[in-house]
Amino acid sequence: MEQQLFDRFHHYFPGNNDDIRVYFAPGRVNLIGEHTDYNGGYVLPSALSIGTYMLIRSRKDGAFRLRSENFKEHPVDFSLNELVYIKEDDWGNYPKGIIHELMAEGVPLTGADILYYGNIPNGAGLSSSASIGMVTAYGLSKLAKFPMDKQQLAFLCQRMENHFIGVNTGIMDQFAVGLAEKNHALFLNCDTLEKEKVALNLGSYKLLITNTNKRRGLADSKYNERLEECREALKILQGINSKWTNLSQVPLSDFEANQDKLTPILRARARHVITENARVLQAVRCLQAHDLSTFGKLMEASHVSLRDDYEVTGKELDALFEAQRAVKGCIGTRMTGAGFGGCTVSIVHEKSVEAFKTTVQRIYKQQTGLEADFYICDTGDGVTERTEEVRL
Ligand code: GAF
Repeated sequence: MEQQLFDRFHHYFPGNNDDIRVYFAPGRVNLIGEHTDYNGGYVLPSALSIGTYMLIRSRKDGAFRLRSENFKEHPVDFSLNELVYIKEDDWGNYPKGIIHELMAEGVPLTGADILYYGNIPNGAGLSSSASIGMVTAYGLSKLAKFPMDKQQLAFLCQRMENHFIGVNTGIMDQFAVGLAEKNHALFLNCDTLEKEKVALNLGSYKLLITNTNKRRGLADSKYNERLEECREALKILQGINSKWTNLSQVPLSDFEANQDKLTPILRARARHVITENARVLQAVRCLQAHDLSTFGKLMEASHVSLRDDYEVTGKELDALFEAQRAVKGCIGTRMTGAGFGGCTVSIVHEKSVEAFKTTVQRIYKQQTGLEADFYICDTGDGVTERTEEVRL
């Protein structure tokens, strides 16, 4: 893979081989803990083995020339004094936003030729945007020999999404893409940033991702609206206890005793966040105790809460969910990521994987007219440099 990309890099940018560096950032799948990160709650994502490659050679003239094997017809060129969002630059706004944020941090950038290739399906809720963001931030900061750790880079990428792209995402995706480890899930408290890696011992079960093939488009979705609703609910609940600085700190008993102070919509949103947080804690204990069956039930309760209380699933994800939970050998399934389309993640016995795909495909097509795609989910490590592996 990387070797072919070297040839493609030379096609776009002829020149010296020794100056090219290669970086890779994964996508992520969230096992449970959805729409909790921006409410100061718990999340449990894993990094995937698929992700975004970046090949880069630095320049001295302040110019950036970006190419992507995924958007061959859409090169993006700009210079250091043109770091503004331009709608027509489309995918190029993500790296451009990162360059903007790095400059604001004082990273001495002088321009670069960059080639990207991603094998994460775009807009599928598997964090293709955090992946291109983290690979760019990591690679450019390394190239400039500017000391920033992966946690600082994760926050820098979040600022890019929030300020440059205009989507008020939380911190889960950037942490997973930057810091998760192969064969583990990253258990993260998004308030205190305490983290723990939890081993994924699935025995004869596989993690399976199913893509609705309904594109999600975070910026167009109701993501920012949900964030506002959570803020409003918190403001009202702070009238009971002003020490609560986020929804995740509200104990379920206090919520239940005071829920009539909230409108039905705000009540439902807050209930999702508070119960989802409790589910993550329980899910971590299940993984540690090798209790996959209860873990699977928690996944399904999470989907139901996202469907009924948070209202971020939609027809396609719900069709997959119902079809999948009915298949023998599937012990847990739910939507993953922001919702409004994108993917589900399921735990399926290895002997049932083929039957799962056939049955789910048939029912899904009947109900939505769309074809689903299935991926066996291999976990991977957070962002890394791969230059040496390629040169060997
Ligand atoms: C998207 C966001 F980027 C994350 O921060 C998170 O809120 C997620 O949706 C929902 O859990 O992936």
